[in-house]
Parts: sequence; structure tokens; C-alpha cells
Amino acid sequence: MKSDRIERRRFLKGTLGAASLVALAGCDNLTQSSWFRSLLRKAETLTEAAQRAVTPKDALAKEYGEADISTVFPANGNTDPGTEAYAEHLAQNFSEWTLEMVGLVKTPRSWSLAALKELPFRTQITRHDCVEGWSAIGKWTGVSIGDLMHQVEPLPSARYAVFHCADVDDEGVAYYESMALADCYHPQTILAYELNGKLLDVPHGAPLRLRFERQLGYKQAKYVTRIELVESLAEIGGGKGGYWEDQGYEWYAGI
Ligand SMILES: Nc1nc2c(c(=O)[nH]1)N[C@H]1C(S)=C(S)[C@@H](COP(=O)(O)O)O[C@H]1N2
Ligand SMILES: [Mo]
Repeated sequence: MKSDRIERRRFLKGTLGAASLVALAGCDNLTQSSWFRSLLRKAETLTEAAQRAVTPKDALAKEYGEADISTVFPANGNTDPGTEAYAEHLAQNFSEWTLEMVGLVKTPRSWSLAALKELPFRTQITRHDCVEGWSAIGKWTGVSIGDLMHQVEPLPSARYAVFHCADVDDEGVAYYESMALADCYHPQTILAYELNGKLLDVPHGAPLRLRFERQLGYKQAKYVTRIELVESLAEIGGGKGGYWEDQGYEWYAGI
């Protein structure tokens, strides 16, 4: 678009640093222009690339000791999906709950909760950081998403994993999150079913929630029902890769 190009030139004449970019991210006129959106996208990719360059792919998030576990792990965001379907699953102790893995995979499949609990598990004590200003240390136990990936065999075109959740907001918009495929194979990327040695309770995402360590709280999707492998995030939800990302949060929330 011609107007885009003129706007772009005017913008490039200014000497805006990265800090100004962040400040401008809240400005509606700018964020609505397509070139600016792509510039922001590039800035975000750079951040991700920069972080990946300095952090080895499998670098572990810091793990803590039992003594460091927070006495209270707050619950935040949706603390009960509140749907009839979820209430029924809860009443049945999630015996009929399934996790599906679909999309760009050779063999789509689903697992019951019991089947997931038969698989090798990992336990990790990590710190959760919420952008609303609180942190807590908890002990998570769950199954490695990498193990599940080996079972479904992603197709070469798969670039992202999208985590669909059982909860919806007041407007009926479902919570979801996403990560780059490579991050699914990180040893600390797990679908947790236990917190601090007990089955997950409803506020913390029963029966299954994502732990994507080295990323902020909103990436830690609760009530996960379906993992979908996709080539692009553009057609999912609001197109930005997550419930909060669709409202302006960074997709790459590395810490
Ligand atoms: N499905 C779902 N997952 C979610 C949320 C949510 O509202 N729904 N909130 C997110 C936010 S902002 C945070 S900080 C953590 C909170 O996890 P907790 O309730 O176990 O502390 O879950 C994240 N995952
Ligand atoms: Mo959060």
C-alpha cells in the first residue's frame, strides 16, 4: 500500500530505539498500520533469536529444592472453567478426560489421563512469574511433551504447537497458548498433573496444565484438552498465538 510506504519512510527518518518501540506498542494508530505490525513482529523475532543465540537450546530453567517451595501457590486467571462439560469431568474424577494431539502430525491420537500417567514422568521445582506482579515456587510432575510428539510424529511443515484449553471468558473466547515446535522437546516442557505431590486441583488447571519453564505465567496454559500442530498461528484464535497475545502481550515471553 502506498500510504503504508510513506508512513514507513516518515517513521524510519525518526531515530526510534527499541525502548520507544515498546512505548509505542500501546498506540492504536501505529499498531493498526500493517508495516508497523510487521516491524513489531520483526523486533519480536529478533528478541527470540537473540535469546536463543545466548541460551543453549536445552538450557534448563533454574530448579529449586523442596525447602524453597512456596507455602501458598496463588491461583490466577480463570480458576474454574465453569462449563457443564467440565463439571461432569470433575464429578467423574476426569476418568473420561482425553488429551488430543492433532493437526500436522503423521498419526493423530488421544490419551486418557490414566494412559498419560503410565508414561515416564518428570518432577521439577521451578519459579512461576506472573506479569501481574507475583511469583511462586512449585513442584510440578508430568509427562514430557517431547515424548508425546515422538508418538504422533510431526510433519515437516509443523512449526508451532497450539494448546487449547477448556475455559472460556465472559465473551465465550477460549483460552489458548502456543510455542515453537523446538520448545516442545525441551526437557522441562511438560504437561503437569501434580502440583506439590498432589493431583492438580481445579484452580491450578486440573487435570492437565502446561509447564513451559523460562516463560512467563500466561504461557502456562491450564485445563489443556488439545494440542494442535500448525504451520502458522494466523488462523488460530485472534491470530497472535495466545489469549493474552491477542490482547497485546508478547508471544515470546522468555525470562
Ligand atoms: N486455561 C488457562 N490457563 C491459564 C490462565 C487462564 O486464565 N486460563 N491464566 C494464566 C496466567 S496469567 C497465569 S499467571 C497462570 C496462573 O496459574 P495458576 O492459577 O496455577 O497460578 O496460568 C496461566 N494459564
Ligand atoms: Mo499471569
